[in-house]
Formats: sequence, C-alpha cells, structure tokens
Amino acid sequence: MSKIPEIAAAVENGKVKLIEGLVQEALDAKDDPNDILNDGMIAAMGVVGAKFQANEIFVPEMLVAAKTMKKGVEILRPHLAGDSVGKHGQVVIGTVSGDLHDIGKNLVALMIESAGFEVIDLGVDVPAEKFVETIKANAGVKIAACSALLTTTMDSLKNTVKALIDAGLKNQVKIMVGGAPITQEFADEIGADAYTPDAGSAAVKAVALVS
Ligand code: B1M
Repeated sequence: MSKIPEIAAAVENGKVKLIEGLVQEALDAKDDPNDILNDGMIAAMGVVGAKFQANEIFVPEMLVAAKTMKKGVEILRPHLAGDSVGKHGQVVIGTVSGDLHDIGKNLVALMIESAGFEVIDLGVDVPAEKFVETIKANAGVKIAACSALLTTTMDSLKNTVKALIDAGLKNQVKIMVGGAPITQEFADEIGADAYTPDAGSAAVKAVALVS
C-alpha cells in the first residue's frame, strides 16, 4: 500500500524523525516522487495552513511541519533533479524582503535547476538591492525569480520588480514572480514578465522565457 498518506500525516504532525524513513520507503515501493511531493507533503502543508488559520495550531507547530517537509524534500531531491545543470544559463531566486517562507521558493529552485539552469539562491528576506547587485555581478543571469508568501510582502515584491526595472536590468533578465497570494493580474500590474502558480509550471515557463 502507498506510503503517501503516512507521509502527509508525518508532515502535518511534525514527525521530523520519521519523515526520511517514510519517504525512502515510498521511493523503494516505487511511488512517483512527484506524487510524494504533491499529494503527500504539499497537500499536508495546506492542511497545516488551514489549522493555523483556524487557531488549532500555532507558529511553533508550523515551524516543525516546515522542518519535517524540508527533511523529506532532501530525500526526494535526487529523484526530482535532472543532470543538465546550467545549460540554459543562471537564475537568481529569493524570497522578498520581510518574508521568511522558503519551502515553495526552494521547490521552485529545485525544479528550475532540474530544467537545466544554474540557480543562485539568495535565501529569504532578500532586499531588492541584493537582487540588483547579484544580477549586475553575474552576466550569465537570465531570470530573476521572486517569491512572496504573505499579503503583507506583496508590496516588497512590487518594490523588487520596480528596483530591477529602474536599474535597467530588463534588457538582461526576465522577471518571474510567484507565491500563494500572487495572481497573474498582480504580476501584470507590477510589471513582471511571468507569473506561475507552482514549481513545475515555473520551470516550464523559465525554459520558455529563454528559448
Ligand atoms: Co506562515 N503563513 N507565517 N509560516 N505559513 C502562511 C503563508 C499563511 C497562509 C498561513 C495561514 O494563515 N493560513 C499565512 C499568510 C496569510 C496571508 O498573508 N494571507 C502565514 C502567516 C500569517 C505567517 C506569520 C505572519 C505568522 C505569525 O508570525 N503570526 C509568519 C510570518 C513570518 C515572515 O515571513 N515574516 C509566518 C511564519 C511561518 C513559519 C516560519 C512558522 C513557517 C515557514 C517556514 C519556512 O518556510 N521555512 C510558516 C509556514 C510553514 C506556513 C504555511 C503553513 C506553509 C507554507 C508552505 O511552505 N507551503 C502557510 C500556509 C499554506 O501555505 N497553506 C503559511 C508549502 C509550499 C510548497 O507552498 O510556499 O505556497 P508555497 O509555494 C508554492 C507556490 O506558492 C508556488 O510554488 C510553490 C510550490 O508549488 N511558488 C512560486 C512559491 N514561490 C514561487 C515563485 C515563483 C513561482 C511559484 O516564481 C518565481
């Protein structure tokens, strides 16, 4: 029987010590790595978010769930990543200033890398100037990928896109944006080149933007 429901339960309940073994067992049983990620771990984070919103759990429980998911993704990583790193050029990625969420951003980075880009990951809480400096210092960067998970950091995303445009970098890079509160409409409004709703479509779009 598939281990995916157990994986979802382990992420939801923050079973940090169990997750690596469960993911490995699922892989050994030939569960599809994408199903383990989407139906197991990402779905569980949705439940965690809903419980947080309903005041059933609080920030510490969200943190443990996040830690559990990260450990699980590390086991999955070699099964998701490809082997043609760098053939499409470089992508600078980060979560915008004021925002500490990095699981989605890390998945986008992983998928983009597996699609054949070299990824420069600036981490979380990244000031707009840091994106600008990094692109100026790396002529091979073709895409700036910016993630925002909070409605309160949508403004940071807007400022980051503006800083990239004001620095004259639109000739060098395409700007991709995403994250739960972001929409195509918002992306258009702030002048981004592309919005995608998830990590898989971000990788497909990145390749299309440079082809
Ligand atoms: Co936070 N948090 N959190 N949190 N957290 C949310 C986002 C929230 C929706 C929970 C809720 O209320 N239901 C809510 C935001 C509400 C809002 O703004 N509308 C929220 C809140 C309120 C907060 C705090 C303010 C809580 C507090 O302190 N009172 C605080 C803010 C801290 C800060 O950033 N300054 C906070 C803190 C945290 C933790 C640190 C505890 C932890 C993050 C740990 C970490 O990331 N290392 C955390 C977590 C875990 C969550 C939830 C539960 C899960 C996020 C996650 O990892 N999802 C989240 C609820 C939820 O998402 N349902 C929640 C799984 C991940 C795979 O999905 O990140 O959406 P996601 O990424 C997707 C897509 O969005 C997309 O692709 C990804 C994969 O397919 N995507 C892109 C993301 N970036 C992209 C970029 C692209 C393209 C696609 O192109 C460049």
